Amino acid sequence: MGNRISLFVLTFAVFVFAACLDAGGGSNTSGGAAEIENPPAPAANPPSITGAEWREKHKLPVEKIKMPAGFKIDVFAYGITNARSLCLSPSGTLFVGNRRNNGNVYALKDTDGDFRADEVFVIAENLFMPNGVAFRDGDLYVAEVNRVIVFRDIKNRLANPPAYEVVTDAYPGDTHHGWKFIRFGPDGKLYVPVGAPCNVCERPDPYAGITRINHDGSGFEIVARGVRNTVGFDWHPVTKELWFTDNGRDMMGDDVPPDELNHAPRLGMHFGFPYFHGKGIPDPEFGNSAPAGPYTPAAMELGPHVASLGMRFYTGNMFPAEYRNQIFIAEHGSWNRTVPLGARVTLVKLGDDGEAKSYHVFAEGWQDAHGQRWGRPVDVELMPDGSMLVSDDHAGAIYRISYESN
Ligand SMILES: [Ca+2]
Ligand SMILES: [Ca+2]
Repeated sequence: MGNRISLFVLTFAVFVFAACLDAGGGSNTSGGAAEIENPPAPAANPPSITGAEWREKHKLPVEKIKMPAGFKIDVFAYGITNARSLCLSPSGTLFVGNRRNNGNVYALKDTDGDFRADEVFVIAENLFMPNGVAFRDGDLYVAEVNRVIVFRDIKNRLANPPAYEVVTDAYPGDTHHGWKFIRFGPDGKLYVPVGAPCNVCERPDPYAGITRINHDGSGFEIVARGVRNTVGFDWHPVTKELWFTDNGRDMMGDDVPPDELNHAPRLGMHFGFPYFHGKGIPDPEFGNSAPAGPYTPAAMELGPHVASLGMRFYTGNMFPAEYRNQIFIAEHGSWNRTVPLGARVTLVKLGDDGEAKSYHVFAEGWQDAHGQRWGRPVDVELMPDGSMLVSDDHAGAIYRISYESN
């Protein structure tokens, strides 16, 4: 008991210290809400940073989240500063990327199976916006802005992580849209996007595209072009074809252009940026000078400025059958809009023909009607039991959404 209390006191001290360091850095969003303090840095690993006292003190208002009947949301982890991309290893370790400069990469474990993380490890510090995490054969791959690095045998070395090896440092170093989401595809290759280093501009390869490399850094290829900034993608569980979100440009007004869900069944397709947006809205600056196409329109136009980030096909067995093989999207929420839109999880449903047919709000309530936010979803990831994790870089939390039929 004494040990538990001293851990709580220590963790609170870390929180106060981190809150000073983070002043102004944690909630620089339009409508940044003050309901939730900046999350603390995690305690030194391993010991637990959760515990009943901690949860009570830092209770997040998840009861505000509205979802269809039968769905429930709980806090899986809290105090994970700037929690961004998620990657769950086969043995159940959740790796979490971080977009902030000097950010950490975390590993979380739920050792007692109560769906709350009880161990937090800091795998690395002082990396260059290490937003992307991917797991392969016991190794953790991390995407910084200009390179991909790997922590070998991380599976067995969470408490004593090895020095990283550089897989490739051949990517551009621009920080504007430079943070990366990465994943291994069904072909075993590592998919690495390169955002446009601007709001809207024309740049040569590999900017504004998606690339892929072999796990050893060789075999660089362009997968897609005309992609402004994708921060989330997945492969259809049946067709194995690539689908990805893309963030629309700013400064064209509150309601234009839409964010996009795109479908890339082949290599080398061009998705329009910077010439066309959505399903064919010409760009006021670049639309008239577009080279000969073809350009692939968005498979689904999402809300304007919603900042669609992570996406996953739902392949679990927990949610009702209507969700199977449909697409969940984490919408981070806008800054370039009079009343911010987003800060929610949406659902795109595909028809029997494989085309995107509908777009619905699935979970909302991180933001009120005035655009005040206490949280911002970033990525989604499925757990083996079919529940879904959602990361939140604003509240520094990871939620778990589950379903129970009555
Ligand atoms: Ca636990
Ligand atoms: Ca497009």
